[in-house]
Amino acid sequence: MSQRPSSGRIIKAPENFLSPAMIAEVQRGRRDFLRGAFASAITGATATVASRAVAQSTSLGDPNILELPEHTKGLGQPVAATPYGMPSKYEANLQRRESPGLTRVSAASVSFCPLQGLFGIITPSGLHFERHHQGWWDIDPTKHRFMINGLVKKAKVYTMDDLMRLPSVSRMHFIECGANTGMEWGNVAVPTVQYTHGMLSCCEFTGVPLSVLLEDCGFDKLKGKYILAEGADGSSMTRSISIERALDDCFVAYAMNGEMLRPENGYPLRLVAPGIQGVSWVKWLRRLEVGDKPYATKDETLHYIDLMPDGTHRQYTSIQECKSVITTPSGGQTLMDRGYYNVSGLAWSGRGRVKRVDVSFDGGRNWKTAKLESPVLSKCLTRFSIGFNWDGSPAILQSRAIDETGYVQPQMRQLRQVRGTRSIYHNNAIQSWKLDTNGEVSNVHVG
Ligand SMILES: Nc1nc2c(c(=O)[nH]1)N[C@H]1C(S)=C(S)[C@@H](COP(=O)(O)O)O[C@H]1N2
Ligand SMILES: [Mo]
Repeated sequence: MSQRPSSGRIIKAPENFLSPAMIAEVQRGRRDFLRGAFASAITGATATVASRAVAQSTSLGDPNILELPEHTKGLGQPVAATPYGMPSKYEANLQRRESPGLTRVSAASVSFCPLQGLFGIITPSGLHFERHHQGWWDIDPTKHRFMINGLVKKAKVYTMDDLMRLPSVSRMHFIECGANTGMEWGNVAVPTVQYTHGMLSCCEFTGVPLSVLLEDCGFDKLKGKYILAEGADGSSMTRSISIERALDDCFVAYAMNGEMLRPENGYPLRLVAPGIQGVSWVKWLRRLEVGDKPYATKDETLHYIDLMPDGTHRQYTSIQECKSVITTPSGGQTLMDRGYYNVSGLAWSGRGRVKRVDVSFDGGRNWKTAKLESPVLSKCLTRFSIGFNWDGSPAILQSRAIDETGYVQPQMRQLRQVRGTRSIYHNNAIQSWKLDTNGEVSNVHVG
């Protein structure tokens, strides 16, 4: 196992210390062994917590103050060493990771974003979560073509150069897979926020509004009710979006965080569908068809549907409802001593802006209003924070977000009353982290 960096008073989450061999080992286990797999992963990783003597010296006799280190005297690295900058080697454990509890099916895979290690609201491009139904490709942009057909006056094919001449917008939005937090529907308490909420990211995207493109092709304003978006990978990813939403704020993006998209995230072109579940953000986008009804494709009829308690299916659920989670401290982390902590987390709503976030330290009996950090943008992550003086007693930390429509994030119990327990998708329940007297933070279901 790699060295545990001793920085700050919160010991980092254990997944940052799992060796690839350990991850491979738990991945070999069956899904039924989920709890066991996670338990052993955690036990292994927290074994060193006992040696809390890592507490840093902050006295005036600290050799880190008294002895001049090499970097104050020698010559540093030349610019030529980093034509494309990379994170510090001391941050190498902050990675997107596959869940030890999910079985990987060939190239159809998920990597989770390490929310516990991020600040502010923007996800660094290299840590954006990934969900590929049939693996990812690095597509030659000079050969990529994008077509619009169906109920249009003139079907058109665009090259990337054609698209990049058109008027563009740059907007910050979150993307959340509909299956995010899906494991929690059952009685499985996934150990860390990377795996409970890590199919979530937020970036600035740049591209051409669908309103511009659909106008360019002369779409049928009377009969055109839906568009079908299609990807260029082998997964035949096709999703229907209503024309109102398409014209409202959807766009085809070629850039993310100021540079061209990363291959894993759909280079050279993807759909950005703000507020709508991740599956509709079709990557390697090659076609939009204008039609008069939703298309009922395989990813709208077999997948991305939820079994309700009465045996019917919830279908075409597109909006990601208001949700929040505390990321610091969160499951798997350990508070090293009593005293002040800045508790912080993320809130978002597919229906607009986050209006308020309340935080509870006693499992939902009492709530305090957290501070929202600017900017607070529509269909974008919002960072919240609140001070907490830990006196050493056990606590249950929760956050509850409210969006500008007045919608209040539900307790797990309230959500289960309506949706039952057989769903996979669209779990936006309040997350509870239990803080033990020994400082350890873990995922608990408190109803
Ligand atoms: N063409 C194509 N588009 C796709 C997918 C895919 O497998 N192929 N996966 C979808 C799913 S399920 C999600 S959650 C998002 C994930 O986007 P990301 O990998 O950039 O995070 O892309 C969506 N778009
Ligand atoms: Mo997804």
